[in-house]
Amino acid sequence: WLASEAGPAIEVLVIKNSWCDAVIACQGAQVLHYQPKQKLPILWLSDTNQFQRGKAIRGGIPLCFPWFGKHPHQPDLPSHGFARQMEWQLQQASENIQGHHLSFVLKDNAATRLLWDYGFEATMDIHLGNQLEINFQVHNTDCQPFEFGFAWHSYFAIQDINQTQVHGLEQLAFLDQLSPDGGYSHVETQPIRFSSETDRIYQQAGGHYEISSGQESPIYIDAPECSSVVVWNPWAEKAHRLGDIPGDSWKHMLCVECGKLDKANVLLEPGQTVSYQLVLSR
Ligand code: TA6
Repeated sequence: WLASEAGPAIEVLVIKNSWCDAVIACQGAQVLHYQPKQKLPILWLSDTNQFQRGKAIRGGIPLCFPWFGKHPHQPDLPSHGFARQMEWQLQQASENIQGHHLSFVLKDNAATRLLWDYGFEATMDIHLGNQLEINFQVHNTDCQPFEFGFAWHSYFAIQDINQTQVHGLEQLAFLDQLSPDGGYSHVETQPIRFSSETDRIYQQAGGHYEISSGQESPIYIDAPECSSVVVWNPWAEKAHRLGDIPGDSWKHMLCVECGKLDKANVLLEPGQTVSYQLVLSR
């Protein structure tokens, strides 16, 4: 249990096996920490999180669902949807020679219906072995179709943002969220480097990316079904404005967020199911 002075604590699972160490919060089925044996941690987690139930935890892999960013029609609704603030039920936990498997589920309930009035069942299957593999599945249990967007808002642990590059998004048009009027008009021919606040959305992304930072071993990201990618670093000013990014910790984190969002939103017919995979390794 992660204690919180501000109210009921958040329940977490601490996993140690021959492949890795990991911490997963039942809230949001959110991986907070993942470190392969004899390697550096892959994820960054703020050390000023209050772990207050119902409050988004900054770091690890928050799930943005069933929308990304501000709600398209109701801006007063929570940014990035509600899945990361909700308590997911641990349905299955097992271990074998390849590591631990955890399966969480979130079904529509009175609280979700107030925010998004559809019947759904979301599952998050997490495999903790020599790599981190997450399978996210959405099933439409309603009698009407619905559209959703999602992204794994992954916070990666890096040595230094000033010595970091992201490979795999070259030649793709992107939307600069800092000047959105430009639309998808920018194209990067080189690996992405960082020298100021960066907040970009790519579509038709290829699904395979690499983060290199200083002398550290690279981080590999595979998400073949996710056609959208967001690349975000707040830099100093926004980091201090946002909270939970203390001191110069913004230099040691980078978000590369794989999902389906904006133009690539998903339309799910009644009874239909769709699933996405994210694999992280170092
Ligand atoms: O993914 C980038 C972004 O949309 C940024 O614009 C910033 O708002 C960030 O997400 C953090 O969002 P959060 O709600 O987790 O503070």
